[in-house]
Amino acid sequence: MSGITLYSFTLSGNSHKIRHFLSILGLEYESKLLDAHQKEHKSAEFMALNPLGQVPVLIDNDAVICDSNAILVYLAEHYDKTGCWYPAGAKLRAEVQKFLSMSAGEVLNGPNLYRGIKHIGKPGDLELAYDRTINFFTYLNNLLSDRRYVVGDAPTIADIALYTYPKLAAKAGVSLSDFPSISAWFARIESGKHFVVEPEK
Ligand SMILES: N[C@@H](CCC(=O)N[C@@H](CS)C(=O)NCC(=O)O)C(=O)O
Repeated sequence: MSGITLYSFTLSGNSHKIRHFLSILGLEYESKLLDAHQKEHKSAEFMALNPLGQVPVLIDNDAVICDSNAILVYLAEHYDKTGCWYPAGAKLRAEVQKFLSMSAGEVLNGPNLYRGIKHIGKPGDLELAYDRTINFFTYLNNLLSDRRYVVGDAPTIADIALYTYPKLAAKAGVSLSDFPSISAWFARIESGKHFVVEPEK
């Protein structure tokens, strides 16, 4: 065993990002699935790991890493021997960071919220979430019209961070018919040898 443990929910998109990247890196880990309905993420034991009471949390021996983007950076820095997933250099790192920030900004408030309202019982304004999703999809589709992945011609952790919620929003009913470059990018990511399928809804 690697000494890695991942705390997650089955339906958590942020947790899916980590399962996907662990698979790409070929890392074995112990999976601790928490029951959101039983509020296991608010137990004293779990809150001691993440005082925000949120998944995903990754334990790697004595390191406790909270937040999906932080975990992606940690795993890439620590385990990606190719250096491709979090490419070095100020310009490239800034570019990757821009998309990680988007995953916690535009994607959280658009596709993530849209899917959450439709399928997870999150409170919120579905129409507003839909409009924000379309704005983000328009941006992403334009971006991907001249490149294979968000930072260029090779995948990075930015693709892992951005894939899950747009995919879940599409599954929840946002049509991709006006966004062919996003569909092609989804297909590229899904054809990866170590792809892990996103939550069922
Ligand atoms: N910024 C965090 C957000 C984590 C997050 O919102 N996790 C959700 C599941 S996807 C959660 O644990 N929600 C329960 C809660 O906030 O009480 C990340 O990217 O990991």
